[in-house]
Amino acid sequence: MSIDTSALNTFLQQKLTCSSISLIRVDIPQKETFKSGIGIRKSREALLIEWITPDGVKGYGECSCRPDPFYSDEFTDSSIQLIKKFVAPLLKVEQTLAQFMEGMGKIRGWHFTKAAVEAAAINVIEQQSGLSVLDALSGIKPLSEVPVGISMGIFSEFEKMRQKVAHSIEEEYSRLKFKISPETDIGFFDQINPILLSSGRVISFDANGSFGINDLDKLAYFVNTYDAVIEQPFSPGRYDVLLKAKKELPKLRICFDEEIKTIGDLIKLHHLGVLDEVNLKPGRVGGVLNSIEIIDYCEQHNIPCWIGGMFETGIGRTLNLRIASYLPNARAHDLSPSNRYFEEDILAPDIRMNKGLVDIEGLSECRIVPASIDKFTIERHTINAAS
Ligand code: OSB
Ligand code: MG
Repeated sequence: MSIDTSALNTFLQQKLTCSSISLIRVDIPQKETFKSGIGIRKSREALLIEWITPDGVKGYGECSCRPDPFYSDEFTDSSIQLIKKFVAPLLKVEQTLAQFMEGMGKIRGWHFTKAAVEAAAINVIEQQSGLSVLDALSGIKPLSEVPVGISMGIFSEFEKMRQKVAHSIEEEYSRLKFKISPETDIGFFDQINPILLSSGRVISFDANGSFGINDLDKLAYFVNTYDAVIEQPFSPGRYDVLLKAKKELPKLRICFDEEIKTIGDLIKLHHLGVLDEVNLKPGRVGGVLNSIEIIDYCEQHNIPCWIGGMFETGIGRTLNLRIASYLPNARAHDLSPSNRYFEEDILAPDIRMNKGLVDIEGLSECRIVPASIDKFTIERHTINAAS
């Protein structure tokens, strides 16, 4: 057991004050269009939560669900509605974090939304108390540098793929992850194969649930050609397909993403004998506190676990990187430096990578740039706390 319950309780009992929260919807142009089994994305829409205390401390959180319901059932418009209607009444001028979390716990689901509000509240408390919520994992010695990988979209031209792969190897990313779907041109992979196999990098594939029971032959190509884990090959909940695929493709190793929203989902898949790895997205499981439980479960059961991304802005990525530092055995996380995603992030200096590693201590120098947030803001709502 790596959870330090006394440190966790101390954190939960901290005083949480609030004057107002602002919901800031931003739309930040991406450097490049990204195509996956889910859809095509040209810009990163995100909902930022700015929590302001009566003494003027500002805490930030990021809701990283998509603007459409194609990755999870939450989408940005719906998150705003949820907060206005059901989180707003929970905001008090003064309460403990535990009291606030108890109120949020009554809202079922809505993990990305609740995680964003939780992150803002935690950020306020960390600034006021000097404590870190991750002290709850004091049984684990955190890394000072975290290995990161790159997640590459589906390519429609081989030359673009060749250049991107060469560039990613040159930039020394620790892992190269490729989005795939049953429509993926396997010829591209046949051609790139010698480069990938000699790159010395971890190779993985992410299907975002796009393969079905009739696509196992296609999946077999990726399983048998590369010693690679396949992320979320099938649509969540298809236990029948999972069991059949595991039987027919003995070398298939599965990493779950979309399918794990709660520790219960993780336990079910683990007990079913179909789970090999976990891509933990803190937003997807409802926030840092739930992530701590999942990290602890994975550690106790020797399940490889690493942190995934949703193309977060610097606000969400900083928190994810800090959590990643508590997974010392992970080979790489989907948390690339700022310049992988955006011409301009909303933090300065940018989150940087050196030889495939991001320096965690350096993150404390990254400050939010209000002018950048303003520049990308498309909608803003302010909700006052009840006294
Ligand atoms: O499935 O991991 C995924 C981005 C948006 C939605 C789903 C996924 C992703 C990524 C991006 O793969 C990884 C990153 O943020 O670098
Ligand atoms: Mg994924």
